[in-house]
Order: sequence, then C-alpha cells, then structure tokens
Amino acid sequence: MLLFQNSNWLFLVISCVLCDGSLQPGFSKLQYGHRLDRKVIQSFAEVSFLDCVIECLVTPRCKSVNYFKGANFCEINYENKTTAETNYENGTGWVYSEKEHWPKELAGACENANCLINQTCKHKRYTQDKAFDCVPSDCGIPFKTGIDLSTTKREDAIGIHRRIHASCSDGYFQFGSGQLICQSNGEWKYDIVCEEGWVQSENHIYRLFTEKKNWESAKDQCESIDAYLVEIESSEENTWIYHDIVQQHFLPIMNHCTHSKWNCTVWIGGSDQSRESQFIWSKSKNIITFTKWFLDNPDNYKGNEDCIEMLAITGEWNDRSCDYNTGFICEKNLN
Ligand SMILES: *[C@@H]1O[C@H](CO)[C@@H](O)[C@H](O)[C@H]1NC(C)=O
Ligand SMILES: *[C@@H]1O[C@H](CO)[C@@H](O)[C@H](O)[C@H]1NC(C)=O
Ligand SMILES: *[C@@H]1O[C@H](CO)[C@@H](O)[C@H](O)[C@H]1NC(C)=O
Ligand SMILES: *[C@@H]1O[C@H](CO)[C@@H](O)[C@H](O)[C@H]1NC(C)=O
Ligand SMILES: [Ca+2]
Ligand SMILES: [Ca+2]
Ligand SMILES: [Ca+2]
Repeated sequence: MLLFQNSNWLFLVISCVLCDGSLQPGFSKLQYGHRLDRKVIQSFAEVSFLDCVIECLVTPRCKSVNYFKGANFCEINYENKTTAETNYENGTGWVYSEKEHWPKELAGACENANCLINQTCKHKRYTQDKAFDCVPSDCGIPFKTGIDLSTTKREDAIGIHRRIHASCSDGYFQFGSGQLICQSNGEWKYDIVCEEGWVQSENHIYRLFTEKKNWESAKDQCESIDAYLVEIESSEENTWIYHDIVQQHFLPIMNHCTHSKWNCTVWIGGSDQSRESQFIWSKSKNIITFTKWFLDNPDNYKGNEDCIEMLAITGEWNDRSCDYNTGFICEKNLN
C-alpha cells in the first residue's frame, strides 16, 4: 500500500477492490521474473509500478508492461505474451503485467479519450480533473540524411529512455556515438551526424569548401563545424592534402586553373597577422616550422599579405591579402 500513499482516491479504489473478496485481477496476474522483450513503445525511469500500468492504460497501442523494481524502470509494450510468445523471457528482477488485467478507471480522465493508435493520453493523475490531451506516444521510424537504418540495433538500458544505435551510410562520415533516443514527446534525439565530403588520413579528417571566402570567414566556418582551418605540419601532410584533396577534388571543378595559378588557391590556417614575418597556425597557435613556400614567398607584397594559401596547381604556399576570397580546407582531429 506504500505505493498509493499520495493518492486517497486510488487508495479507495484499491481498498474497495480488496474488500469485495476477490483479488483484483491485476495483482493476481503479475508475472514475477518475466519480461516481454523487444516490443517496447516507450520506457520511463523513476516511476512507480502503478504509474507504469497507468501509462499503458492511457496509451491505446499498449498491451502490457515490464517493470524493473530495483530501478523503478517501466517499459510499455505494444504486444502481450500471447501475441509475442517468443519474446516472453525470464528476467530476474522484472515484473510483467497485461493491460487487460487492470481496471480501466485507473486511466482517469483518459478512460474514454479515443486517442489515435500512435498517441498517448496526458491527464492530471489522481485528480477528478476531466482535462486530457492526446500527444504522440512513439518516435516512429527515425529519419535523418545519411543514416543507415539497416545497421541499427537496440540497446537495453536501465534508467534511460529507449535507445537504438545506428551508423552512417557509405560515403558519409560519422560524428557522435550513433545513439538515437526516443523522447517522451515522440521525437528522436540523435547523437549522430552523418556528413558528406570528409576524407580521412590517419586520425585527422579534412573537408574542402569551394565557396569563396576571405581568410577570417573561412576560419569561422571551419570553427562552426567544430573543425579548424587546416594546419599542415609536415611534408607528408602537405603532400597528402595536395594529392588527395586539392588535385582530386578541387582541380577537376576549377576549370580556370589552367589560366593562372593565382586564381586557383585554397586558404590554409596560417598567418602573420599578429607579428609580421612570424607565421603561426591559428588553431594551435604554434609557430609554423614546416613550410612549402612558392618561389620568392612569403613576400608580404604591398605590405599587405598576412594569410597563407596553397596554390592548387603545385601544392606550394603563398602569403596573400587576408581579404581575398577563395576556397578553403577544414581539418578536424578524431577523438
Ligand atoms: C493479448 O493481445 C491480444 C491481441 O491484442 C488480445 O486478443 C488478447 O486478449 C490479449 N491478452 C491475452 C491474455 O491474450
Ligand atoms: C526460465 O525459467 C524456467 C523456470 O524458472 C526454466 O524452466 C526455463 O528453462 C528458463 N528459460 C530460460 C530461457 O532461461
Ligand atoms: C499517427 O497516426 C495518424 C493516422 O493514424 C497519422 O496520420 C499520423 O501521421 C501519425 N503520426 C505519427 C507521428 O506517426
Ligand atoms: C584571375 O583573377 C583576376 C583578379 O584577381 C581576374 O581579373 C581574372 O579575370 C582572373 N582570371 C581568371 C582566368 O579567372
Ligand atoms: Ca594537420
Ligand atoms: Ca605578412
Ligand atoms: Ca605573396
């Protein structure tokens, strides 16, 4: 009876049920040590067993509940053990119960709500208030560009909402844990972003942007996606970027590159803005040690060249006015 201490009304209902001699079916048919697996509509942490049953009663699609007493964890299922026999399993610490065995009046104002099959009825519990509202009960099929749903797997977890794991389709680069959580408002919460266009080399990824921006804006755009304007720290990295990004992805779409090497460049993350002739990388603040300057550069032409670009035709560097608009490459460290 501890369960109902905050509810005079319920206490009354249950007392009367008990006093008329026959145990209420709900109590007599609890299946201790059992659980219906993989038929969950939604799960709830920190709720009482009775609240779990009520959640089922106010959700048209719900047929049964699993309750884990140790963690006050509730799962409401869209099938029962008859219709999903093979998913009815032993589960230490769990209690299984079917909706039919509980009095409909427990749903309060929601008893005759007629919500849609994919909705749940919200009402003020344990009151005589007749107001209710039909809201989405289930997240449906998750959809987001680049997610490969054939790889999703469900994860059992005590204490959090239902969640599944997914990964990105081929050609996309994955950020985040891959976790998708169905929230109680019926919307998926994604911890996965699948982005096109990144290429990986060791534990760094790079992405070319062909839209023309000045150096500062290019830097801002990289930072807006948790990346930074590329920092080239070795001859190997320069060669890789030149071959695998610039030559493969940039030159083919820049048809004017043959006319002039100066019209065909990408910003990289170095500048001598704070102190003339001392070039530093903008993200790490390291002084630039490895360099690949083009003939006679850096020349600080007209006293106004503080930012470094890579010449797409040769892979060599030039200092140029930071106001010039050109493409750029962002870099990101993995983990
Ligand atoms: C289980 O679900 C089926 C279909 O919804 C229903 O007909 C049946 O009465 C439910 N309960 C039991 C105990 O079979
Ligand atoms: C479930 O438990 C019953 C008895 O408690 C036992 O006979 C059965 O083998 C168990 N099944 C599984 C899959 O563990
Ligand atoms: C809920 O079901 C109705 C019809 O039954 C449908 O029109 C609606 O799109 C569904 N909503 C969601 C979120 O799936
Ligand atoms: C190269 O850029 C200059 C200005 O920087 C412009 O006048 C010229 O037309 C460009 N050439 C080509 C082939 O795009
Ligand atoms: Ca780097
Ligand atoms: Ca300069
Ligand atoms: Ca120059």
